[in-house]
Amino acid sequence: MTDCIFCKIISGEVKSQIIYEDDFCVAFKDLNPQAPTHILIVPKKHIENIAAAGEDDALVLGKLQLAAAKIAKENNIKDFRLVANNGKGAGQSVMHLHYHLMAGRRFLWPAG
Ligand code: DGP
Repeated sequence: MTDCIFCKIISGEVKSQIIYEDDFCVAFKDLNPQAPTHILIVPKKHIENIAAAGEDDALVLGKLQLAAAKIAKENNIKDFRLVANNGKGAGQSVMHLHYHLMAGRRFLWPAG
């Protein structure tokens, strides 16, 4: 998608600190970190959010979570929070599906 910031990061048009990439997704450091480790894991395919995903996206959705586990393991992170905001009312500001992988501090529950 031409005006999507995450699509531009995936294509390399916009620079970011990419820390992981495979056939399905790219992971990079969040510009506005909310924890000592704050990584965004995004599918290469432009999907607006989880609600917009279809049956044919099942593989990529699974791959995103497996990438999170892999990134955590590679960085010796045992405890982490994996969050996907779905919709503006839930805090989604970039309309390209992404998981926030956050670690390095205590997290409250219920989430704020
Ligand atoms: P959300 O609010 O759940 O849609 O999260 C979007 C996140 O994306 C937010 O934590 C800030 C981050 N972000 C927005 N623009 C950029 C960017 O250009 N580069 C990077 N690295 N992160 C960005």
